[in-house]
Amino acid sequence: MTDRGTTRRGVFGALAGAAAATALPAEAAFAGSPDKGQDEKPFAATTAKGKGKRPNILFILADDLGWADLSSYGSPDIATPNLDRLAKSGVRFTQGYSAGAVCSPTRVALYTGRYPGRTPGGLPEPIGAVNDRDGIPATHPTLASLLRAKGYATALIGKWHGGFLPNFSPLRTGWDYFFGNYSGGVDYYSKYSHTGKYDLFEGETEVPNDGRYYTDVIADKAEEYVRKKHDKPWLLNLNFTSPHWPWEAPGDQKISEEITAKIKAGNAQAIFHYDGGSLDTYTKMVENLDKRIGQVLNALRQTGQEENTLVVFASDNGGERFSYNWPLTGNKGSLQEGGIRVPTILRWPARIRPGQVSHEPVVTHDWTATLLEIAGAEPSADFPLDGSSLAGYLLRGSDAPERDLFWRTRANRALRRGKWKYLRLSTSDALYDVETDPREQANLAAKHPEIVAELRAKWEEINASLLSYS
Ligand SMILES: [Ca+2]
Repeated sequence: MTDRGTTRRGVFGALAGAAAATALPAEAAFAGSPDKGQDEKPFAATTAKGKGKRPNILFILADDLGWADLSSYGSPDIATPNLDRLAKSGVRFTQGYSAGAVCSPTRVALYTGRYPGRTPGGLPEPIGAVNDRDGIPATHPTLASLLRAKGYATALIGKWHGGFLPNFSPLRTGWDYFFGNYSGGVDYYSKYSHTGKYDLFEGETEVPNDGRYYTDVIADKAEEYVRKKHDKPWLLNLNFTSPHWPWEAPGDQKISEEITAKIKAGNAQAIFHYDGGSLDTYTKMVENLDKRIGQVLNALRQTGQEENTLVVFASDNGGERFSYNWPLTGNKGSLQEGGIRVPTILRWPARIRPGQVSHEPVVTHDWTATLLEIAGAEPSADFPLDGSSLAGYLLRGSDAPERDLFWRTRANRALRRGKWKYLRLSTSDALYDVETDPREQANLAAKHPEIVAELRAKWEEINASLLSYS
């Protein structure tokens, strides 16, 4: 691994440069996503734009949205014009990753800026039990608490999944305002969750169900928040549950009634919906998500806040059973690329030019570090971040930070360094060049045992610093 400095940008970076030189779309050089005729330029910071007021921050998280579920990431069937437009007006990342392979570990990483395994609440896959261990403790500094200390208003609308009442809640973790669900998934109409209970709250108080489709309810709340009068910069974390199960598109009240009746009769597992769903339903769910995100983005524009609002869009893990993940293998729950590589879009018109693409690897907790730096907030010395700030890369023309990306689940281990990915799915070690082989089919472990040994040792070193699964 002596060539790390030259390989980390890798084939895509080099090809993207070549494409730019010959005036071809940079996208044509990216083997991991089809050429959709997007006229994207390789990312370059706009250093001349200078420093202005601190931005508002809108962090939108989709739930279980797969790598290629957006048109701009290669979906042949799903039309996502609003998110595609967002990407065109900012930066589309082709190697964006979630910190975890399922919901709550990624959310713990986003809020703490650290590997999920540093916190007891980051260990369950995912959080499902009501107890005093599985959640983000009030004593842990978070993205929200650190920004709030620096003068930001903070709101979380949608799915929390960072621990249940009475032990945990967003209001104890830095959020001024919360409206949404505490659990990992709710029925889109009845708002009953996999815990068997009703799960729609404002702050820590249960609120009545208005009977509307949940994605629409969340989007309306977010629009309301964007449109209200703000006397300070704000952080809005907008966590949709779409397109997570149950497989209900707008208008599927009858399916909701069937599932909810089973939950109320004691079969909470009915919400996993193993006997339902279809590609058509899934398409409608994602297209509605896109439309509702468009509604919130429109509110930003109409209120004159678009220019200086930094928007990040990502997913909390890779695609589920109806997702389109080509060319990746694996899906939610796995540390194969399909379980952790997710659409990732950044837009900040005041500081970042439109129409760009970045092939730099970036993971959930990097955004925590990045947003803290941009907002002028310092992480706590007692809770050092594992994420690396991209602010220098995005705003000042620096190289992206040099570091290894680390993942751990109970069943899998993975570490990415430059083009190399060390992966253990069960007992045997594999090595892939994920720049030329994002599908992870050519196992190069026997060809490069010394690289495997080096990456395995690094993985074990980081693992030893984390809490162990018990
Ligand atoms: Ca999820």
